[in-house]
Amino acid sequence: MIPGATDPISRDGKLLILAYDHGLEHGPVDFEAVPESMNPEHVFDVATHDAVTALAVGKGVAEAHYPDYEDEVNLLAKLNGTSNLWMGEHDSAVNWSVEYAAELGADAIGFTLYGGSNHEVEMAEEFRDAQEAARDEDMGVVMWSYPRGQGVKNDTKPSTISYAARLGLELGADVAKIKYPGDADAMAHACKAAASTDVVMSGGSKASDEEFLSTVKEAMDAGAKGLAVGRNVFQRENPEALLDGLEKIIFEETSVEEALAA
Ligand code: FBP
Repeated sequence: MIPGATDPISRDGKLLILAYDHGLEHGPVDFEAVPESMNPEHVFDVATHDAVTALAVGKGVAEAHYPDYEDEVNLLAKLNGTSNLWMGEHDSAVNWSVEYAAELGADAIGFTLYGGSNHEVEMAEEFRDAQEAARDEDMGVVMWSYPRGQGVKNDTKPSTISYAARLGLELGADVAKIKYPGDADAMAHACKAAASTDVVMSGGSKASDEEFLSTVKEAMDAGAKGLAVGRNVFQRENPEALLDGLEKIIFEETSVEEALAA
């Protein structure tokens, strides 16, 4: 990690990335729970909450909507992504260049790496190009580090998650976004494995307020620097209430009880 690289997308060194690339990754099915979330403007509005340090979106959503929010929202350009319609070995198409993301005003880039996929080598080479271009543009680099594919039997096994975190450091990401490995000790090990690369926990499918905030608290206490979350925010009727709670836990280091009362 380059010192200061995450400054434009962090607050007091911590991150709460709101992810909204699901329309590509999963399709509109993810917006059925809260139909307003189909409209990117709704999620851009949610991203103006003080707790949100960056909004991760793909090219088309950024082109169409970021100009209206550039004063209020920090843009994380999610450079690669593939639809759920693709049935081949895990891979992710690079959909926009770092230079174009910079032109649109992005503060950082996001890039998925499927370690263990038969396409890992090509993906790592694509990541190299994006990471070096991001350095030229003074943009932070966030790796969605998701081991998947033929080489991976269990993608949330502690040793697999620690390896995912370490890949972030080895390949030059400022932040590695990893799945929660199931317990605090395993998360602490993954954070140690990432060393100077910041670790953020990936949100996952929707859970209750208490369950989700408790997992975030465990991850933070284990050494994570924050969270990258999508469905647990935009699949709520009142996303601001959950963001109030996350703000308490991530930035004010409160207990889960205090966060639930926020
Ligand atoms: P969630 O918090 O909704 O899990 O979003 C995080 C994220 O990484 C998104 O950026 C991405 O679209 C999605 O998860 C990918 O999920 P999956 O694990 O199904 O590939």
